Amino acid sequence: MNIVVLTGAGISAESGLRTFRDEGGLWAQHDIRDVATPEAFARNPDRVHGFYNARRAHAGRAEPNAAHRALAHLERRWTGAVDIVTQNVDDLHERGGSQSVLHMHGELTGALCARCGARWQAPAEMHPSDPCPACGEPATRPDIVWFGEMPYGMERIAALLSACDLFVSIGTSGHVYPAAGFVQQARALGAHTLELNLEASAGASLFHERRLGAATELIPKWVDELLTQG
Ligand code: BV8
Repeated sequence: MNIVVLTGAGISAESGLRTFRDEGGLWAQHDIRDVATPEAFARNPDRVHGFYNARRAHAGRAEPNAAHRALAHLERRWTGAVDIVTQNVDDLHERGGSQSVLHMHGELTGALCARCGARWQAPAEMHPSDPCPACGEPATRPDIVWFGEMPYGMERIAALLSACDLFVSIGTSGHVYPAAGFVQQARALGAHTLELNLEASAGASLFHERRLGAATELIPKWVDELLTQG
């Protein structure tokens, strides 16, 4: 049985990383239009780099939690495939031991040249004046998918959804597309669908099954159950 796990900011909340739409979340402090769109970057690259420099620093200091580790344990012990598609830009899944992780909204550890498309490991702090290591232009940006931009790995995600028997959504509010539409795709393709979340998401009614609770309690319990059921 193949499992696809979609994760959102909620799985990293107990590692101390802020979510977006919860109380005191990132979008309570920053307007999306000022920090998470290509227009925002064109208008004020300094502010956008500042926003991602701060998040890169927080993510670098955060530790994976029991939920990240439980998913890595499942991947090692499960007979079928376990593929994580994450909306998160932190690297806590990888540091928690997961191998198959697809960052559909990019990664804080990645840098991209807006002019020539070169990619490299992001330094701790990025600034608009940094020259691209490939073309030399001062056009470096975080390798992050902003609103209005094409998410990464859409073909691979479509293949994963059509091959999966179980689609599990963890820690996402189900507001952002195309990620929020994956449950419908998976369901239409015959998968069983399960939502594990602190509270019911916007798409909760689309899932066959829902469990509510904090990720660090819910996920290890669910993984143990799955592995003992076999
Ligand atoms: C696209 C950047 C075309 C990275 C992000 C008009 C113009 C253009 C586009 C659109 C438009 N109208 C609609 C769209 C589409 C748009 C969209 O969906 N907008 C929404 C707001 C209506 N989407 C896009 O623009 C996407 N691109 O559409 O291109 C296209 C389409 C299809 C195919 C090809 C091309 C690009 C979307 C990516 C944007 N980038 N961020 C960054 O800065 O991090 S989105 C941002 O929101 C993050 O990436 C985040 O991943 C994402 C979703 O948020 P969540 O992860 O769900 O976090 P949230 O705070 O919302 O929820 C947390 C959840 O956790 C809650 O449910 C909470 O209960 C739970 N929780 C909290 N604590 C815990 C917990 N659960 C368990 N345990 C806990 N302890």
